[in-house]
Amino acid sequence: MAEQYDAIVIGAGVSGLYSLYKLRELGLTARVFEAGTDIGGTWYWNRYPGARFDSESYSYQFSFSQELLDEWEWSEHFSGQPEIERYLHHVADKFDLKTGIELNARIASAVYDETEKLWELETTNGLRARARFVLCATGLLSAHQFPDYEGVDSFAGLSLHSARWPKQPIDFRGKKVGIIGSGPTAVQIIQSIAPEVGELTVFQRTANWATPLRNRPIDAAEQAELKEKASDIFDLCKRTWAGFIHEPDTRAAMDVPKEERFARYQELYDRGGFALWLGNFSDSFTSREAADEVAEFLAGKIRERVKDPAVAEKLIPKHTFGTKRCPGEKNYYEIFNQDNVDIVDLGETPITKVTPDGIKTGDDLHDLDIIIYATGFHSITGELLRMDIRGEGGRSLQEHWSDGPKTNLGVQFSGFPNLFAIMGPHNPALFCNITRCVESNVEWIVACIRYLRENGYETITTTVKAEEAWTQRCYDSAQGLLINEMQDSWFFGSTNPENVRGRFLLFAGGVPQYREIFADVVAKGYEGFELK
Ligand code: NA7
Repeated sequence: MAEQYDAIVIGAGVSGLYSLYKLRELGLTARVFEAGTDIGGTWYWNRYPGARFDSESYSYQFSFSQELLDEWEWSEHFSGQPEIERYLHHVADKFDLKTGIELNARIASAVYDETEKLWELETTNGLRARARFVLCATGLLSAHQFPDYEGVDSFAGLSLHSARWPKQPIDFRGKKVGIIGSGPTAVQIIQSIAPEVGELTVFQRTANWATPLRNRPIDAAEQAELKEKASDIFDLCKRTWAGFIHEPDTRAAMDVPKEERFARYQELYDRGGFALWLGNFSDSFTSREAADEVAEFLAGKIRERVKDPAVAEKLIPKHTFGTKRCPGEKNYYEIFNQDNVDIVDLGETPITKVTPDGIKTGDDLHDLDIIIYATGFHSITGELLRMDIRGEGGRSLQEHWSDGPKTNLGVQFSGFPNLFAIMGPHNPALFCNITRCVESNVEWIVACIRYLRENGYETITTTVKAEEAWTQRCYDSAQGLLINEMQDSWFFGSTNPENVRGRFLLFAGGVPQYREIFADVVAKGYEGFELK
């Protein structure tokens, strides 16, 4: 017998927890189904060594409760995974959220019953539940992906994926470790395990522009100041393009004398976080000349920090600065000066197979005890398409998106009434300081549900026309931006299946504009949506 709720939330990460809080606040019965054995989402699964924020801790935290803000103290400017997990448990306990969460409950299917106007969901272990509304809080980087190299399963040592890291500590001492990937995750892992390992081989397909994170403990004086300024920090995040604390200089780079430009790059390099990426000159994302100059500045730093010039050249990316999310690093480049650390450029010598003993590149066999796959995700659409979601007429989301994802405002898909995505495709989420985007999206969705209930409507569905227009608007939003020329990233689903790959998966008009559009749609009586 299926339990019935007003709303079901899929996922108990940052967006699932906030959704449950807001739905209950509205007086709805709600249940969260979470695949993991515990809450936390991204911060539950990605428990690899070195996992930490790339947003300043105090800009990432929830803003909805003053009491929570007053009582919680972050120990570092960019806190690590264990502390983040503790925070999310603190939030869940404080607001009694755990009572509404079913753990070990991966949703396999969600099917819309048109007669009853209800969704019926089933987990892989046979639990069933029905609800009028479904909120997919499944995250944007959840469906981890393994490379399909021949022999991946044949390796006799320990294979680990960064996004399915075990809870028990791994002993790296004296071990020969290979890591595939060089994205933000790999950078964090490499820095963390390099002091312990016997030997480390980094299998790099594409070097990434990395900037210093400059993490440090938050001292008592800073703690007091941060608490006092909490609302100013959130206000600032509301104004900036990506919801971070970094504000760009309003001038175009080349309007500023060269010496002053380089002084600014240095100042941002010293400031840390995403300062150099998001807080640079106003044309950082549109002017190749400006982006290339930052690249030149960073390449100079890499050449200074890496002793072997040949290794330094391998670590210097070839793509335009700023077109991918930058890993935040501490001593990443110095690690390549260690005698026991090697880098294999997969562009020169691709991986031919994984064997029981290690990884083969060309004719070389790299003998390994442990292989770490830090190879990323089927981004944005991956987790949604992993479920069998069927809307009106039994049409599946797979069919609906067979020619790429289509959404209205990133939150709804035509033919799927009352189903909402929180961090689905076509949100500004990819550039966003996630909690900032999560809060505004959840608030919009829950306010919409309130509107329906207060006005006697049972369902809301986007129109096909509005969905087409928004999807096109998302593609258009990337025009003129340098990111549009660098499609080899998760912004474009580069490791997703073919029907998704190569399409821009976000809205690049910025978070403030997105919020205005949201408000405008409401002001016009949910324009582009059909309410019945
Ligand atoms: P990313 O940024 O998608 O990075 C994945 C890395 O794995 C990247 O270096 C990829 O190289 C590499 N990769 C993927 N597949 C392969 C294969 N088959 N062979 C070799 N290398 C491969 O994921 P992360 O987990 O690092 O970071 C995700 C986000 O989390 C990040 O943006 C932060 O916001 C936090 P490629 O570049 O595709 O050549």
